[in-house]
Amino acid sequence: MDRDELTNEGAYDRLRLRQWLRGEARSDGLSRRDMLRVAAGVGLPLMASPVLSATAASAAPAGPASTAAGPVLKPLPPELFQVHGTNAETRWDALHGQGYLVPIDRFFVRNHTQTPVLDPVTWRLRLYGTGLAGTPTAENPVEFDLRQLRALPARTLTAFVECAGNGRSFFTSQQGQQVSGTAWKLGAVGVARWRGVPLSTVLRLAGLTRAAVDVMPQGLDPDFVSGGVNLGPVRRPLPVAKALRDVLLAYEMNGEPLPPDHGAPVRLVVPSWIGISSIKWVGPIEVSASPLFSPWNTQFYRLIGPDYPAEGTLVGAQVVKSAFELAWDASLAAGRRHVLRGRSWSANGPVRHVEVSTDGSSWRRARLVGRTVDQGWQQWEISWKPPASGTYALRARATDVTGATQPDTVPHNTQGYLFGAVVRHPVTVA
Ligand SMILES: Nc1nc2c(c(=O)[nH]1)N[C@H]1C(S)=C(S)[C@@H](COP(=O)(O)O)O[C@H]1N2
Ligand SMILES: [Mo]
Repeated sequence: MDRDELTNEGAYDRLRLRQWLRGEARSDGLSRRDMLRVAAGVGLPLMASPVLSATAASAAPAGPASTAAGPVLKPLPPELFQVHGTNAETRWDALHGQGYLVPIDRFFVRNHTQTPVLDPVTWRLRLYGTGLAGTPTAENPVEFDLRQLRALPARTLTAFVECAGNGRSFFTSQQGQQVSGTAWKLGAVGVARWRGVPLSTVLRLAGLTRAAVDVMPQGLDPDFVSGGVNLGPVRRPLPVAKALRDVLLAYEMNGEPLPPDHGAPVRLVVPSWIGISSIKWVGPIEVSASPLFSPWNTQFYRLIGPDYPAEGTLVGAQVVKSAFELAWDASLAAGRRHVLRGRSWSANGPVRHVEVSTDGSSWRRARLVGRTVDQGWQQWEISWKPPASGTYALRARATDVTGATQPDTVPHNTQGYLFGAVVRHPVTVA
């Protein structure tokens, strides 16, 4: 298979499973029995994944209990965030009147456990594995400190980071389906301007060989424990083709040093791929000549359900979505003309047009405003004079550069990933 094809996660996943069955891959952190279950399409039991209607979504952090500070360090005022366990969702009305980028004070946070505080002076990026010349070991890796990284040629990238589970709650509220995981509405996404050094630069300096196939960055946050099982540090492999194409080791966000909650001192930014790929607080990076697996591509982030193959499909790039910059259940004054504002985005590239429905049946084109950025989102607006007081369901539907658009419903998957259907946003006119 052409290496480039492996930037498509579906192709990558199918190849990796075949390689694993032939004994050519290692399933780090998973038993052979569990891998056989994945390969046989039985799937893994969803441990510690409460059903949506249940409360907290997070497992207890491993290691020392967190101190006075919560799992997220920055302030989470209720007018900017809705807190779900260890995670904080951006309120879309908090983006109203903001510019293209999501300011750090309102950027969503998704933490499997808690934000660690790392010393930027003693921190090291550590590369090792069979895909590097001389096969450096984890104990004796190729190291870079922050000053060395900052001295390398930097790149800037404006891109969204979006959780694969963004919109998950609508599987239940719109489609009546049970799913496990954090009950996000549409606020588990944000666009920022990231600056850092291309991962490709660092891989080459570390001695990347032609034999390398996978790169697995690992977080320095506490181990993730799910259903009483310690799954180890948060980590997820990427194919070398994607790692070399456009991945950034970011140390700046919106012109400021990367904040603790978003991965300080250094995180990956993997454009257009689901949020879990963008490992925060990165420390070790394994570069391997044989394919790698972790629970984050075997147990989590697979589409499992009646409309998917038995072994599930690896969650790939994000899908097309749209959101209004309005509070959920917002109140609007009757008898007046309002300007409804929103944003739409897609992993495939720029959004070409957006339609809005206020009456449940007809659609009007919204006016696209501001810039169009490949890996970012598109802002839009449309005016609306509600005909009478009452409750309304506002809907927005975007179409991207490839013609991909938002359907009315999406196939169910047990963990509620990739809710790309049109969302019905309730407002009250009085
Ligand atoms: N080390 C580490 N990296 C991580 C995570 C984590 O819990 N630990 N969460 C991932 C997930 S699921 C998402 S959606 C994004 C969220 O990035 P943010 O918190 O900066 O918005 O980070 C990813 N990187
Ligand atoms: Mo995520």
